[in-house]
Amino acid sequence: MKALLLVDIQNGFCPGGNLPVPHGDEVVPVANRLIEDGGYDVIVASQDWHPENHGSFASQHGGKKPFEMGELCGTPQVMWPDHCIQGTPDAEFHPDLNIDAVDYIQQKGENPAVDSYSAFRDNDQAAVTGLAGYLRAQQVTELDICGLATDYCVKFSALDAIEMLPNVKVRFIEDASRGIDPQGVRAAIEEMRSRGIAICNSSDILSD
Ligand code: VGL
Ligand code: ZN
Repeated sequence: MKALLLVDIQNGFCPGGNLPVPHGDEVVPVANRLIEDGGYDVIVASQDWHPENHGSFASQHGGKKPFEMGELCGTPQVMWPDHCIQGTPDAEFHPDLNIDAVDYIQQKGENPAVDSYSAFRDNDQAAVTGLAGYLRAQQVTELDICGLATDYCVKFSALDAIEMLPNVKVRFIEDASRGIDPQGVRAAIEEMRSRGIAICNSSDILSD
């Protein structure tokens, strides 16, 4: 079974959102084409879903400013602006994303004490989400991953997929993803490639 994972295609990560990824909204039409014509059996989406006191927010660390480094869970952590707070428009999926076609939504980042870039588990790897179990139950053998942001949630999701689903072929779809920092994106792609994740574009998939 072939699955597509759409990472965090939410208002908060698009222009106008609280943690905008440059050109983040440009992934939406590409994602919709993949949903429609990519030949997937299973479509899943992750949703960053923070309580308002989440520990990744600079606002929770008196004196820290967004994008400075701080600490969470005993490890260095980027201090983010408040974003994707549960129940707010910032946390909703982009309105043009074909969310009706999504079979399973994995919310993440609900524990205020730890961040969860990956859709599969928290950054400290102590708690897993239900996503790996869902994909195993669907007997997924190929998983394509795209969305926002390449250098954070997409990368960590792809690296966890390779580790937690050892018999699954994992691909990153570059043109259906955007990142926060250009240098971070280049490093993320190299890291994914070096860990056995194939790098492709939507044209490779849509032309099959
Ligand atoms: C993300 C930073 C904080 C992401 C989520 O979706 O890449 N980045 N929370
Ligand atoms: Zn977040």
